[in-house]
Formats: sequence, structure tokens, C-alpha cells
Amino acid sequence: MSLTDDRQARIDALHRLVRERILILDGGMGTMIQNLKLSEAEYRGARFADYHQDVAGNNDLLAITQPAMLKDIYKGYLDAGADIVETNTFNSTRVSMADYEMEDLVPELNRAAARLAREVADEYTADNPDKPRFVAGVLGPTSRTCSISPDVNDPGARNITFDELVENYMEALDGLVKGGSDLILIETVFDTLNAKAATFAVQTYFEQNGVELPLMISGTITDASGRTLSGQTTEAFYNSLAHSSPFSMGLNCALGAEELRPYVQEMSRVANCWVSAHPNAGLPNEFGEYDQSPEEMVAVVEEFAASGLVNIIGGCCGTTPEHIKAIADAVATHAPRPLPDIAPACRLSGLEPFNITKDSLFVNVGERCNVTGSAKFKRLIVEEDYTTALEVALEQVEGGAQVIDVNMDEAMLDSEKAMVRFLNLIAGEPDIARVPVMVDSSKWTVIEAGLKCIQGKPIVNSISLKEGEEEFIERARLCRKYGAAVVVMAFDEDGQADTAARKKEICERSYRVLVDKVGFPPQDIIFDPNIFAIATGIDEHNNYAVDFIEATRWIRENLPHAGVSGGVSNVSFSFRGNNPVREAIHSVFLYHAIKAGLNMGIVNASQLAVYDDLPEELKEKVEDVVLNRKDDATETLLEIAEKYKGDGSSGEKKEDLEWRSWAVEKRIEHSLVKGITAYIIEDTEEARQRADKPLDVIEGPLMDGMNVVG
Ligand code: THG
Repeated sequence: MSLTDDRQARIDALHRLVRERILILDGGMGTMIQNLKLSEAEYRGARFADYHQDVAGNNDLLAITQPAMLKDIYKGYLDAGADIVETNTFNSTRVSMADYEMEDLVPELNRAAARLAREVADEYTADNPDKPRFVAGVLGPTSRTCSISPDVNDPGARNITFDELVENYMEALDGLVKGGSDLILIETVFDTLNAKAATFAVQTYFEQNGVELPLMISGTITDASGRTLSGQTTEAFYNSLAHSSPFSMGLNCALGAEELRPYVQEMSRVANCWVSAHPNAGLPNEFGEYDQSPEEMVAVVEEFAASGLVNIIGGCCGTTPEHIKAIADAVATHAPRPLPDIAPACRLSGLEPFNITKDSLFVNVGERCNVTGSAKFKRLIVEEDYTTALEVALEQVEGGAQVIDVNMDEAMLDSEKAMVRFLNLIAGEPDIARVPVMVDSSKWTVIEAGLKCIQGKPIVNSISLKEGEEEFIERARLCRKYGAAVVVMAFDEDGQADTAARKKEICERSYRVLVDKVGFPPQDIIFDPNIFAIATGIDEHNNYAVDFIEATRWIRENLPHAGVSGGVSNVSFSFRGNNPVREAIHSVFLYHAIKAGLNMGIVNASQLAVYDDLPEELKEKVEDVVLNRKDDATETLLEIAEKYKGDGSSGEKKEDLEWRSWAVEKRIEHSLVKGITAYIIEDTEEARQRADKPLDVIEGPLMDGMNVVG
């Protein structure tokens, strides 16, 4: 398929016009149809007069049974000044049409709805070629949610899968495109995973058919919580979908313009594309009706334009041609929002955004939800004790993990199933789901199954050149389509890189393939130049940490915007059973690697020792090992290691309360560094008693403590 010349010309005009002025979207369709108070017979029309079930309320059916009525609504909006009309296809997907047993009508409904909008738009364009009118083919949210459980007793349950949604959207898209849509509008998104499936379908459809239409995405902030129904903030929502390179992102429905404003402002601040808003006519009254007048609405909406927040504006529920006319007239004199200058950064999300910018501190990725890295976690998953397994995730987030790694690679498990189950359960725990996930597996099928469960922007751990360039490219493309950042291992057809030279060579080659051939954004690439165990007794291993650190420095200096990560606990494997020494090795290793540019690491987040707190002797001997400074470094460390062993399990160390005898400032610092909350009230109160004013406590000991944490 290729676009006709006039459709391509319209798309070109759209790209030009959006820079010149604020574009006007039409207003409410559902509420306009409701106002017509159509009878069952009118919904049915002649064609479905004998249909076996009631169809009143199936608004999308009107594209077939009452096209003239829909055309009149469009004419109202086009007369009011709308540049873009939306197809009446909010529910024209198989899952939604199942309510009326009309699944098989889906192709026809989409095509008919788009054609109808096209006809009216073309009439207006023909009358006034200086004001071309556009048709946005609408993909609605469907009646199912891909990341929310329909069953209160089982938060991990789902009544639709990502693949089913992709199929639904592909079918609808075909009708929308063939019917003549100029743009695709994924709107009223209340579950971002549904929208990710829609963008996946859009991209697949474009690839398969050799077409490309501008894509608009519009989310819905459900209520005053400022979140989508599936729990994301506006910026998290943006981060989850930015990979689809949309023409615009914005918000619609649920709220009136006034309530929507803070979120439109947030979108305007973060979006590297045009911004749209189509709010409701206020909040519904006690009868569920919208009664905000055009004058009232325009007073708020004009300020959006005056403040430079929007590029495309229209209305949703309760808005009428009068509202749209008032809005179009009011915003005509205001300049459109210019595209902001947004620095490239790895912008991840869970329920909340997590941006890794050039000023970010080291990012802790929690390692404990790993069946090969934790005997306890493995037991919980094998025994299907997911409730306790979730606690492992929560403890890490509370202990400072900013991302959580999830790995289910274990021969005894159905890894795909365990990955899906665990990720679906996490999605229902806001205290865990607020952070992004790192999907860790050596099997691509497990990674892909995981990606289909994540509404945020995750990290894939990992891809590499191990199986050659072709497979690497294919997987990188898929990661991009699912909207994930990637960890790229320093691994190629000849094996894992161990020397600094091999690490650099493979990372550079990987970078060039990703950036030049795949078009992968470099800020979404995180290299892992392999952290191997040191002090193993094998001489060839002695320089592993140095090689890693050197490669890290080179990557950060030579491969712009890419990050570097690694599995930190690997480095100390040879001291298994002696946690204090392992933690000292991690601490020293991180101290030097972070200085060289390591900006992320898979770590035991709640057990990171502070470099400055290490006993001098231990620090020196560990440093000899990590930096490979002395031939007998390993032997010397082994000799002193026993002394520091303690009971070997620092995770369950008996509480040592010696620090309670310290000065109050030192106690507060200790609590902050260790994340101890038990004494914070009494300690800050003591500090307050000694201070002149309460603010001095914050600016004094609390900030001093935070600086040590930093
Ligand atoms: N790079 C990338 N991903 C990775 C690794 C890497 N994922 C897995 C691993 N390496 C990082 N995760 C861990 C997790 C736990 C341990 C080490 C690395 C670990 N566990 C203890 C042990 O095995 O002795 C604890 C065992 C227990 O509690 O039962 O050391 O390098 N991209």
C-alpha cells in the first residue's frame, strides 16, 4: 500500500501548520450522540432490524446505520473551526464489540467510520483549500485493561494479553487507514500497557504496509490523584510511550480543563513532541451530565494557549460545536507551544518517572529477585510463594533500589510463566511498581514475555552480538518497539570479553550497529563490560576489575550518551560465605568504578558498605586486590579475611547499638546512611531542642547527613 498523493500532501500540510498555529480538534462525539436520544430502531437501521440482541448504545454502529447523523455532527464541528475530526471508532475493536456480538463487523466499522469522516472533511477542504481538514483515526482503550487485574482475589490475573490487544488494534487500524485517516489517535488511555500494545500494532502495521501516518497519543488522568487508572503520573506515561516517536502526546477526558491544567503543564514540560489537550466540559454533575458553558470552558482553555502549553486543543465529553467555536476563536491569537530543548537522557518509568541524566548519581539496581542469585528467592518461586517473593522486591525498593532486576532463569522452572506471574503481581503493588523493572534473562523468549507485562519503560537485560549481528539487530528493534532501554553485554561471536581491549572493541562495534543501523537512541544503551570474579587464585583473573574499570572509562569518554552497568556482586564470588569481606570488595570496586564512569550497577541495595567506613587494614588489602597492585594481594586478603568474617551473614547481623552513644549529629547521619527509621523522631527532637529554630535542624544535621549519603 502507499499513500495517495493527496493524503501525503495533507500530512505535509499538517506538519507545516502545527508549527504556525494551534490546531483545533473536534469536540465530544458520545455526548452529542446521546443528545440525539436515538431509539433502538434508529440504532439498528434497516440492516440490523432483525438483529438478535439490543444494540442501543452501540454508538460506533451508527457509522453504518446512521451515517447522515454522524455527518451532521462533523459539520457542526467543522463549521466551528475544527481542523481535525476524529473517527467514531472508540469501541470498534473485537474485544469491545463482543458486548454486541458484532466482532466480525470490526473491519467494516473502522473503514466506514473513516470514510465518512473523510468525505465531510474533503467537502470542507474543497470549499476552502487554505484550511485543509484532517481525519484522525481513533483507537480507543478497549473494554479491558492489560495491566490491571479484573479479579479482586487475584491481583496477578488478567482478562486480556498484550498479543490479543495487538491483534485487535491491527484489525482496527487496517480499516482506519484504508478508510482514509490522515493520522492515528490512540486516545483516552487509562492503562498504558494497552497503549503500548496499540503503538506496537501501529508500528507493525506501518512496517508491513509501507505507510506511515502521524501518531497522536492522549492519556487520561482519572482523578485528583493526578494518575492514570493504571497508576502512572503524567511524566511516567510520557516516558513509557515516547519510543513510538509520536506526532503529539496529550491528555483528554475524565477532568475538566481546570482540573487537567497541572498535568497538561507537566506534559508540556517533558514532551519532546507536540502537545494536545481535549478536556471534558467540566466535571459531571450529579446526573452525570456536563454543564460547563462554552464561556466558562474557554476562560480556562485560553490560558493554556496564552501560557504556551499546547499545540492541539479540542474537547471531550460534554463539549459541543459551541465549545469548539469559542475555543477556536480564543486561541487563534496565541502562538503555539514551541518544541522545548530537552537533553538526551535515559528516561525510564514505573508508575513514576526515573530519569538518568548526566547529573544523576550512581543508580542502584536491586539484584535479589533473581532465582540464580538468591537461594531464598529461588525457594519462594519454586514453592510458588509469590506473596513472600513480592516482599523481597519491596524490601529492595525500601532499601534504596531505584530499579529492580528480575531473573527467573532456573532449569526447574517454567521461566516464562514465572516471569509473567511475578511481573503481573508487581504491577498491582504501587510501592514496588513505582520503580522501573530490569527484565533479566539469557532467553529471549523470557524477556519478550516479560516486556508484554510492563506498562512502564523498562530495561532489557540483556542483548549482545553473541549470536551474530543479524539477531542482535532484530532483538534491538524489538526492544525499541516494546519501548525498552537495553543492557548490552560485551559478548560477541568469539565469546565474552575479558581484557579491556576486547571489551572496548565489542562495545564500540555494538554501539555503531545500534546507533547507525537500528537507529537506537544512544541514551537508551547501557553497556555491561562484564564484571568477573577476582581473587580466585587464578592469575589470569587478577586484572579483571582493572580491565572493567578501564573499559568503563573508555566507554563513557568515547560512546556518547551510553551508560555503563555491571553485576557488582559477581566480583567477590571467591569470598562467598564471608559477607563483610564481600561487601568491602564491592565498596572498593564501586568507589573506583564509579569514578571511572560506572553509572549503574546490579547490587544488593540495602547492603552497600560505605567506603569511608571500612576498617583501614581491610580497605588497603581489598584495594590491593581490586586494583591488582601486588602479586600476593589475594593471599594477603585471604590471611586477614577470617578476622572480618563475623558470623558471615551480615544481612542478619545482631543489632549493634554502640552508635546510639554518639553525638546526635552523628546518630542522624548514621540513620540516614543506613536507612534506620527507628530513632528518627527522638533524634530530630533532640536536635530541635538544641537548635535556635526548627529549620536549623533541616539545614544542619539532616542536610549534613544527606551529603554523606550522596
Ligand atoms: N550483568 C548483567 N546481569 C546480571 C549479571 C551481570 N544479572 C545477574 C547477575 N550478574 C547479577 N545479580 C547477582 C545476584 C546475586 C549475586 C550475584 C549477582 C550473589 N548472590 C549471592 C551468592 O550467590 O553468593 C547470594 C546467594 C544467596 O543469597 O542465596 O552474589 O553481571 N547484565
